[in-house]
Amino acid sequence: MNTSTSVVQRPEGFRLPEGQLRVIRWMVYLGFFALAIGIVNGLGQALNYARVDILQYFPGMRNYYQGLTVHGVVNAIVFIFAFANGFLALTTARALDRPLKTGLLWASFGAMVAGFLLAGFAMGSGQASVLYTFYPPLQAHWSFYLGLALLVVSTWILAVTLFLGLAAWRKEHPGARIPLMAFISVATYAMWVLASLGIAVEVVGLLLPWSLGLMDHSDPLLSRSLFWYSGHALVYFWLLPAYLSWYIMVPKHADGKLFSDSLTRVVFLMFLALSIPTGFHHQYTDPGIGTGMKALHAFLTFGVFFPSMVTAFSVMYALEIGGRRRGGTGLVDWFFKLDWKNPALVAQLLAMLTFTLGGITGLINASYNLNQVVHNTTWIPGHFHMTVGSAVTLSFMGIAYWLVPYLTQRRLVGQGMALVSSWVYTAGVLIMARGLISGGLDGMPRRTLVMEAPYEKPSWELAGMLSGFGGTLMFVGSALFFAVLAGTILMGRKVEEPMDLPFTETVRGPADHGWEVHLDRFRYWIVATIILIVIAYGPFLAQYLPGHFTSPPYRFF
Ligand code: HAS
Repeated sequence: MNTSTSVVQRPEGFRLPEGQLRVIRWMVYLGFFALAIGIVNGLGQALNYARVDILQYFPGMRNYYQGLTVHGVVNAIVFIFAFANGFLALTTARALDRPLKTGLLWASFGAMVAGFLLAGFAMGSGQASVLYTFYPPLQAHWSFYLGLALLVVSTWILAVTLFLGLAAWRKEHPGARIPLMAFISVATYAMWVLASLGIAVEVVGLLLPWSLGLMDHSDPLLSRSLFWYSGHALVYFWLLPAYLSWYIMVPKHADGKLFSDSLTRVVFLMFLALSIPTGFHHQYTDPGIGTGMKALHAFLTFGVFFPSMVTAFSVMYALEIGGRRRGGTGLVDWFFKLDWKNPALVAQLLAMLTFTLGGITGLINASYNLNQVVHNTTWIPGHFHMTVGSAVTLSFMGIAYWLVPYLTQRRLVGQGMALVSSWVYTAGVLIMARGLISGGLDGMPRRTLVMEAPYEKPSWELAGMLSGFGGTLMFVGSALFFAVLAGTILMGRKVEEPMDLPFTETVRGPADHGWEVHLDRFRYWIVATIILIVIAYGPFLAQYLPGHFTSPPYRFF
């Protein structure tokens, strides 16, 4: 019987070579640089709903849709991809107790920078105001599509790096269980590689040749379907690095322990299998997709809700262990005994609390009939600011409070400011979401410049004011976060002792026999995932292909 409860190969004394830490550091910095651009645009978007026009003062900003595109692409794609690449490279290397291939890490970083520059050029010069979903027949400059392709390639290179690292580790440890932290990291990238195939086919096969004039017409429904094949899984690619931290690091910050190694593996395998065949829940109102297929995707969406519910209970249990160890008693007292002075923990606890509301709104979106009420209204950005805008972004900020000190070997500067940042940001998200959600329920449209248009309903005035006010608080919270980050990098006191990652132990470790060992056989789970994808997308594609390429391009910018 394996008695180890560790989530890494060797709990003591490991540090990556400096060369490898350098590239990881640059990945993380690049991510936060993108976020800094994104939040400035975010302020402009939020104030739009309060009918305060600050976008006109942004250099080079031609219109609202340009700002919205920049906001979506740099926050949701560049920030998260760059951060995830750096963070999960580190967790994999640490868990496997071996460096990864440094050349590949630099190649991944290079592709990310090139993609960012190309897409940034197209957006910045006003030639790609097509939003982050870039639906045709709106057409962007070719450099936008090429840039997006390179951003995805960067994640693929990173995935190959992780897979090679795991293969080398397995050769050295035949029959051993994969350390949990590496398992989670690799499962996340395996899911994303399968998921990103849709967007890759769309961008490289359809949109890039179309923008270069090699094809005259586009097929909006086919493109949208390929986009959403990747699109819902994309949200889990954003989420799972945060979940990694909630499972592995948060229990450590809280003085707790993770409940079960095997249950955690099951959760991530469920994300692998169920994240992709759910995309039609974004297309309930699209004609041309059969009701039966939409119903199947709705059903599977409720399936992918399940691992998040398990996560809620697992993480809560780990926190409760910590709270009771710190002297908490009774039903809820332990909760207040958690270390509310640790900025890394507090940011992530607030992220979890907000995500509980984000998750509930997700269920409402997924319910076919209720979706008809909220689709394309401000309810949807209300939902996603309580998921990607908080669960993910706030968690990444919380992770940064230990990760940046780890990467720079400097102490965190401004702990109090870091705490204030998380509270202000959370208050901002909740107020903004309150506005967007109530406005959405009353039919307030999303993605609309409302600056000079009179609001149709009085309730939209209040919703708009709340969105503007909440968005401003989010901006202030983020600005404080960046002040802490800059202070730490530039002025943090150097530490003598090399630091390690904060990772938990599990109450129940991995078994070395029985059904649980099959959890590590990624090949089986990938085959099962592909079968599920074929069932979920095969009938639609069989009936629809080779497509209907009839729409001429439009450029309104
Ligand atoms: Fe979503 C639309 C359904 C999760 C992001 N979603 C979007 C869009 C985005 C997005 C960006 O079915 C807009 C796309 C666009 O531009 O058009 N979503 C869901 C469902 C879930 C869900 C069922 N979404 C996410 C996550 C996102 C995200 C995660 C980003 C990271 N979503 C939809 C649907 C639409 C949609 C439809 C299309 C709507 C339309 O018509 O356009 C679920 O995965 C949610 C599961 C979550 C939970 C919460 C569990 C809570 C946890 C916290 C633990 C709490 C603890 C508390 C431990 C079940 C894990 C303890 C704390 C203490 C301090 C004690």
